Amino acid sequence: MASELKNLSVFSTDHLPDISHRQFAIVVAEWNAEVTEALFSGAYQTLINYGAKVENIVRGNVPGSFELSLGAQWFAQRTEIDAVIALGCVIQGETKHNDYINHAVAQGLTNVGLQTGKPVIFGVLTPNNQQQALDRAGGVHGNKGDEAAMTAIKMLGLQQQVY
Ligand code: DLZ
Repeated sequence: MASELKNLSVFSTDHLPDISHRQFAIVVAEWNAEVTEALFSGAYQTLINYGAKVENIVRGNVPGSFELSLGAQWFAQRTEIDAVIALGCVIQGETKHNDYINHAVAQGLTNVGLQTGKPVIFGVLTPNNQQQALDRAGGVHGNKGDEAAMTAIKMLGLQQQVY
């Protein structure tokens, strides 16, 4: 078995690609702006740290997370855009409103990725309260914006190997 595995072709995300000529769109929901601005900073800085050029990153704001899917689609349909990172924060409320938004945006972003064949990253926090959100937007649990950007980079690396 071990010798068979040696010959297995593995497309992995270990090798990060050169992203200096890759173009990214970051779509940011305006609801819970304190949180989504922190997610944006994390995502933007991570792209820059890994080699993206400032002029190759565009930002689009949408009113709320529900609008992320359509915003992501508009950017993903632009031929020059290689990957889209969608950032939002849907805080649990007294009604099930958040559930509807979360499911819709998760499904919507999935559809955009499948329809366009481009990485479309789900960077939406779904916390129970504001503190949990802040903990994940540059707080004690890191910054999910950074992770979303890393996921975009890794998917571009994988895409490069597959095609
Ligand atoms: C309406 C609403 C509510 C209650 N909560 C949030 C939220 O926590 N986070 C968020 O990003 N958006 C919220 N929205 C707005 C919806 O996403 C959407 O903008 C509106 O329902 C209009 O389509």
